[in-house]
Amino acid sequence: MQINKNLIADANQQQLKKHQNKLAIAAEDVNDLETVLQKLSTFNVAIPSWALGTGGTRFGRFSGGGEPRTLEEKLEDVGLIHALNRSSNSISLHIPWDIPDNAPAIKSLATQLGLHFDAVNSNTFQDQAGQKHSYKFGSLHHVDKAVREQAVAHNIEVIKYGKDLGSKALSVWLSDGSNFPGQLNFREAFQNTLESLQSIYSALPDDWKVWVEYKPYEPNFYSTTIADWGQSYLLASKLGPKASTLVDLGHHLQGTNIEQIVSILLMEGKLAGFHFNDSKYGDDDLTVGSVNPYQLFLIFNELVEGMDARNMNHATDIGWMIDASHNIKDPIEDLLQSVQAIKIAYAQALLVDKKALKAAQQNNDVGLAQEILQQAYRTDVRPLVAEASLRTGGALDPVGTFRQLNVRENLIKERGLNTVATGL
Ligand code: AOS
Ligand code: ZN
Ligand code: ZN
Ligand code: ZN
Repeated sequence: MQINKNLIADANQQQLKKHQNKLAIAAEDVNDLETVLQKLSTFNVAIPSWALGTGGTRFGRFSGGGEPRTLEEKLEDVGLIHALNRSSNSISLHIPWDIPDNAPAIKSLATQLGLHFDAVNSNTFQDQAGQKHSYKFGSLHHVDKAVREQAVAHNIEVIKYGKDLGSKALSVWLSDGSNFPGQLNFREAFQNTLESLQSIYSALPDDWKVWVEYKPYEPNFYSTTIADWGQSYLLASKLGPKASTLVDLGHHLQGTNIEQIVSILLMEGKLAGFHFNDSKYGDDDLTVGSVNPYQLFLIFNELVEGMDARNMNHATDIGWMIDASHNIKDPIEDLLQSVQAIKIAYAQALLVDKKALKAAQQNNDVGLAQEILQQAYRTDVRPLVAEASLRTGGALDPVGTFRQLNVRENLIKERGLNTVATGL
């Protein structure tokens, strides 16, 4: 299914008067309204193919209806999200959950929906049918060279799929680690990982990047071979300029100052991008902004400051992506909420009075520095986000319009109630 543009325009029309009033009030707090709106209009966040179905936990999985059954249907769903918010113009595929057997056809469907392909993700954390060696004890870090070679070959194959679709980055997340003290020689595991990544790196096309994700624990509970940003950064530095560190918000121990990590990685030109999500305890993969929106704002504050300092393009110089997979919500609604939360945090960060903040920092005026940040954070920027969406042909209220247009009901009619999307 595709959403008729007129239906979105009709829904907007019903809310227009109220929106304009709210925008006029919000605009009073914004110095350069047009610049902010322009930045918001060009900002896009990639949708992961695995978030379009209801996720499960090891205790069970409760599929929703009308989930995408094929890669084509996943593209369709991202097309629906993009039609509503005009900020989700790409999809990130996970191989082998989504094998684009017929790349030209998949590519042309994407183009038709206004989409392109973001980073491709390899998977060496599960064994696939017919696979010669098992990843039970890891992949790129494995003690056995044959296993490492198999995992390297898989990553190179993923690059090949990505090339056919026009992707420009390979995203590597390893579950490699150990469950018990003594299981692993940390140094050898790290060196094996580096060597394996070097082989993958040398297969990267010139205009490609490799993003190295880190995670402190799970599924291994004693050690993870790429456990934190320092280890990822070390690998990325040794690999070379095409390698950088991917920050998944859920992959930090409680209390970690993620905004500081982001700032330092940006300074070093080693921040690949994000997997956005939110969490209360660990890698919960909850909807972005649902638990700790202030942290998200502080991260965006560092991003805007750091990217401006390096003359980077906010929209294109960082890989913006969601990595969430919730088990009880409607996945499309969840993703719409996530993108809204990201745009809200970004808009708030754009409102921070940078000059005043700099001066407060220079004067060690701690109280004023906090006032400046919170003035931006506590501004209701939703009318700005809505206006940017309106101007690009999206819905003023993407989630509300998704419901008003009965999108899920239509998908259930089309695909059935008992559908299970491939993925987690
Ligand atoms: C896993 O915890 C990571 O966040 C990865 O990014 C992973 O590839 C993704 O969640 C899909 O499994
Ligand atoms: Zn992730
Ligand atoms: Zn994760
Ligand atoms: Zn996560």
